[in-house]
Amino acid sequence: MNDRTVSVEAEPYPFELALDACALLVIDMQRDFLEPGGFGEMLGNDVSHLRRTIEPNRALLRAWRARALPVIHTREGHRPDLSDLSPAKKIRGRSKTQIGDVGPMGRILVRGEPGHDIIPELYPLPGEPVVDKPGKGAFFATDLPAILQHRGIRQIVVTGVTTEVCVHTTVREANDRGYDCLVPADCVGSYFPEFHEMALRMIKAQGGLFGWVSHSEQILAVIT
Ligand code: TIU
Repeated sequence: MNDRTVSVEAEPYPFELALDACALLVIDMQRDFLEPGGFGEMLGNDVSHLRRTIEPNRALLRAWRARALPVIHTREGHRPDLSDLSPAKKIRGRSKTQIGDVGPMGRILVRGEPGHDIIPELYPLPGEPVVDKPGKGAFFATDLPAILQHRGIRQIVVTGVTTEVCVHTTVREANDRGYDCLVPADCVGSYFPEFHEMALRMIKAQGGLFGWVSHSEQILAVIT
């Protein structure tokens, strides 16, 4: 432990947060997943389960920015010509409305469309990288590894949606690449509360299988 390390209360044991080497990675807080009238709600999901994460994320972002610590955002989506959309992903779900079709907020999960963008409450500031990803994980087919490497990042606080899909995939990818991941439970959310609960338990099981789980207040307590 040095001056630039703070200890965050977490499970299964405290997370030693290195202020010089820890990024906040906000996963897919996009209008189509979170806003009433968006693609997520159109599929029959209750977006309130995701919207409860907005305020805790806002508070964490505010504190992170105030300390001038690195923030990175991701968005799930595809090129307008869908050339980076795998046939397997396109047909998955057998939904009438597919990725690339016109939805309530423009073409679904297509870059540049209103629904693909990040919600205004958590909008990236200039200088905060936005990583566009075609998959669930933030490491697959993106330049995130280069961004982390160039900034000397070794630890990632992962927030966003959804807990068991893009957040979990990213935490697993990061863990295998040697990054320590801390997930504040109130800053991640799922359309399915039971999946959310189990996904968090999986992360911290067996002595911290994929990382650590805490609460935004436990992080704010040591960085503000
Ligand atoms: N960002 C993310 O998690 N994308 C998803 O498709 N999530 C679902 O829960 N479907």
